Amino acid sequence: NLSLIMKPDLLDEEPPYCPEISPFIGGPIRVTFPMSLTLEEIMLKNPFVTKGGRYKPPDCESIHKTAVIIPHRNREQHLKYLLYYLHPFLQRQQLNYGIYIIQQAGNFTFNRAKLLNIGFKEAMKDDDWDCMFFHDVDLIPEDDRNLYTCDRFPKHVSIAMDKFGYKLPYKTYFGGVSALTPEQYMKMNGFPNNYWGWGGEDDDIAVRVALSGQLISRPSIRYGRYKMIKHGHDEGNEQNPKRFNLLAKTRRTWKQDGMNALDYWLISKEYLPLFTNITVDIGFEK
Ligand code: BGN
Repeated sequence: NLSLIMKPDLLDEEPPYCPEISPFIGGPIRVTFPMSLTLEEIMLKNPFVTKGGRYKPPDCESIHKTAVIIPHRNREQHLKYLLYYLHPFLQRQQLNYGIYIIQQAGNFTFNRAKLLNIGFKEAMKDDDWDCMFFHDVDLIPEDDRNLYTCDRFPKHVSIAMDKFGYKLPYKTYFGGVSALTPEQYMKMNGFPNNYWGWGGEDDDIAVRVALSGQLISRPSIRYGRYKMIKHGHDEGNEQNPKRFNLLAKTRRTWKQDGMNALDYWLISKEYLPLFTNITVDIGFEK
């Protein structure tokens, strides 16, 4: 019976969807920091990563499209370690993904949340991502089962960091790594643009989640584990003395300040081998 052998309708079909749970996911990851790691080495270990730090599984269609947004300035060593672990980690999860580094140009005070807003905006110009991971550069995931996909509500992901004894430092903590769908993100008008320096912007984001009528999702405490790369004081990211006042006003300001009030100057957007490198002038505190 010829029709059984030929199956002509199957010959030029799209690749099948990847399975619900990737067969390549393992368990805990042993995280160490090898000396003298180079970007070249990381490239050689990730031959399927394409320009801009993009990847899709070679033989199935991923059901997830995740952009990882990483604010950065003067932390090249941390960035190398993160890329070294993150690329293989995301590939084992069979994700269609892209990595974006958002570089704050100049030496004015650092503004993490504004850089995250910019990352969101620039990444969405490239593709219709269905999940955004907002990721600190110094946090390395320690378990493969920590899925870089979005949940029903904004997800706080780095809930078990080594520096906090692998538990939440306080109940509403939302710092480090979080994941939102574009819809969840727009619902809360993105993140605040007016937190210059260290602290408070993550608490503001948690407040915005609640004010926009959403709850917080979390992974299992067994999987949301992170190793923080030790570092000294960050020049240009001093503790923000205004953070307490700002936080007290979030209820009145979140609809005015956020995605709808974002202004910046795009200096460059380069599609490098391991990541999309976005450099921006974000101004300074007025
Ligand atoms: C909190 C900071 C967070 C920081 C965590 C963990 C503030 C606002 C005070 C009202 N919040 O205290 O930004 O992520 O510690 O280090 O400073």
